Amino acid sequence: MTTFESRNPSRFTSVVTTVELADAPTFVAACRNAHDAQPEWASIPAPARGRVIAQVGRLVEANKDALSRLVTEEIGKVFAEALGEVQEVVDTCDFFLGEGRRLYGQTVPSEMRDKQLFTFRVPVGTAAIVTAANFPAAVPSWYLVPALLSGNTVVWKPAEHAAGIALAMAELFYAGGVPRDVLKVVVADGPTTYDGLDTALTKGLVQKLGFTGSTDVGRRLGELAGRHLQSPCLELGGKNPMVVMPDAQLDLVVEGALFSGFGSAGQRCTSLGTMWVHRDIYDTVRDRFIAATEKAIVGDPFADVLFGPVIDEKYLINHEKNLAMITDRHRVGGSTGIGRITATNPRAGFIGDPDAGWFVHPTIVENIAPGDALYDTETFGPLVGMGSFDTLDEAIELANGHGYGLSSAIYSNDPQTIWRFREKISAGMLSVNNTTSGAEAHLPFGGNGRSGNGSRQSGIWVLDQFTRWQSMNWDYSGSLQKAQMDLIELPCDMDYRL
Ligand code: UN1
Repeated sequence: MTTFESRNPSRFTSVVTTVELADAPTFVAACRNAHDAQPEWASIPAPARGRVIAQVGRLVEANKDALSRLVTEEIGKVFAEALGEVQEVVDTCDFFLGEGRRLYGQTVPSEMRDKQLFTFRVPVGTAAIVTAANFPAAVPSWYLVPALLSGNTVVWKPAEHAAGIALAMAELFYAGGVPRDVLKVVVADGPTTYDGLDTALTKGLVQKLGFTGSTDVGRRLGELAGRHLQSPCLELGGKNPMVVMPDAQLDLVVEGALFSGFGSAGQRCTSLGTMWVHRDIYDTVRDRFIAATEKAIVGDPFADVLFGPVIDEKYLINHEKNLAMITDRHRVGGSTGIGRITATNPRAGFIGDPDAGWFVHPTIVENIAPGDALYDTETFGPLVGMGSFDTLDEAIELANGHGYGLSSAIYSNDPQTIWRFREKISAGMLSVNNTTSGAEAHLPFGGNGRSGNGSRQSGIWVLDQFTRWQSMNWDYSGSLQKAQMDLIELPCDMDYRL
């Protein structure tokens, strides 16, 4: 057994959670428990499961402050954003508590007399859910809540760095009435999880795989699921573009770019990747964005700062690799330095002790163009690219050209421009005069291309991930009526003309 310690990224001498990492057999055993518990859970009427979700929502709300504090301590998200994240769990429960009284199927007319057709939503079985550290409460709830509501059992493998948050979340689900075998939490490392999943899928213990994380890992898990004839729910990376047209309201643009580029230290899958600005206003936008970034306060996530530390040293190392992609053609701005903030590489206005945590300078890289590594690499840190364009078509090509397609934004007030952008942008989500991040909890969330396999989470749409349609026909005519063969045709006169 390996012990894992998640440390406070603002003060990495302080251990937040200590867990024993599970081995693959333990993962498989959890899948078996959840699998065995599923028929009983599915037999509870959906409205009663909806009551459980309601209770979980109220408990999360009552514990909002404590859970948000844990989010800030364990992964370094600014406290105001952590409160927002936990609110998103509450919102998700609020949406799905009523779904327990719907989970609608349809009655469908038959082409024959004395026969009726129906559809039913049927739970898929046991779902294995693998989530990332950056949204340790909200994103798991997008899976857990609808999966449980619709009669599935769940094995949840959270990111090791967010283990404490996951264990706390699970306790809230149990206190709300979810039986312990219906939701199992297994903290394990990536390779162990893959091995455990492989076995559990082979043994028929898992019917659905949900994964939020990198495109590379998503591809491997997608292959694994595909080998077992399953379509996973994959929510992967993004390189989210923001297109700024000449008629844009520039204050809004700068505020939006700061929030979506550097909020959560750029570690959202919806973070702003590259800002594409019309050439006529490029210099103005660039100057204002750089000035605002230079002024922004970084540091202690419990203070009033734009962003705190990155989640862990591993994210800092990744950020440094991304910085190495900057070439002579690029121009860099936004801070008093680049890379890790330390006493010797200080950031003006920093709050706290930079040497105690994994704090990083915000970096704006200008002159991004196709062909640059930074054009099509998801950076997942406080790094924002900038580039310019002359026509909307060119902007759309730049916005789509890297093959990611998660979130996107356009700033303009011209209806023709906005509708053309909506039609041509390949992303699954677009914002008009709003940033690439900050999706609401009841609209479909998900991406295309390198950002996912087209699956969608949230709202009614995620039900298609956690239920399968069963269709039924009921013939009460007492005779064998043959579809497509016993036709009912009314007389008509096809030669009739006015
Ligand atoms: C993610 O980073 O995986 O839209 C999800 C947003 C958040 C969710 C991000 N509500 O930015």
